[in-house]
Amino acid sequence: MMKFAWDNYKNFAWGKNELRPLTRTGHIGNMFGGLRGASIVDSLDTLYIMGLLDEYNDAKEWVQSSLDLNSNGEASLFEVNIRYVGGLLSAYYLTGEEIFKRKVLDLGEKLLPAFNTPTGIPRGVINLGSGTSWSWGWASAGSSILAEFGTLHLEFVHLSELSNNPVYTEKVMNIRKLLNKIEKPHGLYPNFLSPVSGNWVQHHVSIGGLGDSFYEYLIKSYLMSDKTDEDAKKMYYGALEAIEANLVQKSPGGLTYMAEWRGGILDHKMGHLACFSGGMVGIGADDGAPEKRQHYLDLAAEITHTCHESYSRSATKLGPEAFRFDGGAEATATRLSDRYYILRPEVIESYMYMWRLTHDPKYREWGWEAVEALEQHCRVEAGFSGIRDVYAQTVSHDNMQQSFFLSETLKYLYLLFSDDDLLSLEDWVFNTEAHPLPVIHKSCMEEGGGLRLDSL
Ligand code: DMJ
Repeated sequence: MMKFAWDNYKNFAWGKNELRPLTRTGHIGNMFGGLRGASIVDSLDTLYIMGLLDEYNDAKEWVQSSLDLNSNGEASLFEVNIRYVGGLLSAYYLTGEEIFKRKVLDLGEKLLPAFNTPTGIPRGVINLGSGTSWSWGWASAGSSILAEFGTLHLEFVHLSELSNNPVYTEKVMNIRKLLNKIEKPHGLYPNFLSPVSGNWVQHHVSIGGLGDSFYEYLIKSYLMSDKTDEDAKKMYYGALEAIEANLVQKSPGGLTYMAEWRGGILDHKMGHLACFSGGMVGIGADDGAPEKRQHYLDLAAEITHTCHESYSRSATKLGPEAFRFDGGAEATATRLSDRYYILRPEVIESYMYMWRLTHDPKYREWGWEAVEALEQHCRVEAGFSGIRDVYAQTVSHDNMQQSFFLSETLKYLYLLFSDDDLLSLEDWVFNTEAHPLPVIHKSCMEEGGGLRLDSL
């Protein structure tokens, strides 16, 4: 599947950000400013771990000769960080090739001006050429988004490790401190915050879009620090307690889900994006209160089960963008606009973590169902495509092979069917785009605090 997706990208969209598999053209989009080759940078580590070395070499050569960082245009700080910074970092850590280190350090520097705000909370959009930054037009009252400014920590800590420049860690620690200090409604973290005043702008809380990877990065910061980052740990378990008290629900049919919260009122909906949380709760089960270990493993399994139900209740056996638990619905999309599937990874991601944690064969069975569904409904002649309605027997394709399909969906599937020691969870954490970053083991630290690479 990876070779097919890659070969078609290479044939029809080489150097563009993504492949449009029906029209056999390239897509540039508006998330990465002037940066190009998102599918290449997102695929480096997947190709490498799968042993597709000719393809990896082509990708590396493109990075060397054509990845131009001197570009203007409106880029999402979050997307550039998780895909480009994350992709280059993991390619460097896996292969030791200096070119990736050089590129990622250049790119990291270009992101720093986004933090020049009164609070140090970065704005969402940055011009990589001029360094000017601003907020998304659609975000209320010039606010920054929790899932965006809260999903920089892992990459920025590694930028400091590689550059020996503490500035990156200082920037993300400042975000952490502000979030730790600020008053939180019922202990919850709302999705929108003003980078000027440092106050919440709206009391909307979600484990799906706009909130999701902030929570993921708290527990992963703790794990990546070899369990030394106690603040991250405290904030993660505090947030999880608030989520359990306010958002976790059981449907009449017995399905556990994480609802959304709008200023105290529950919206009984779960997004596909929120399905990463099965895996997240699972990987954090060992480090909370010992008496809660089994409880967290059960919660992780229940959420993953619910997300699997959202797949198995559709005609295509792929899950919708959002599913509901009201008006008689149980893990199904009720609105036409929620019925699409764009090759997202989160459900398969949770299968992979739950397999590693429990070795219950059902997770591999569920992963295989997803492989068959992807093959049947998303494979087209020149690549893989998202679909518009998972409930329709005859699918309509959206003509887009997202770069996260290569970096995440296919990587997590590959890992689900590999031995546990391929990117062991003891030694690696995956950024939110599935790019593996090494745990900074206490025993690997040099005197000055840098990571000793030969210890990986
Ligand atoms: C990816 O870019 C990342 O997983 C991000 O955290 C959420 N959205 C997509 C995949 O769905």
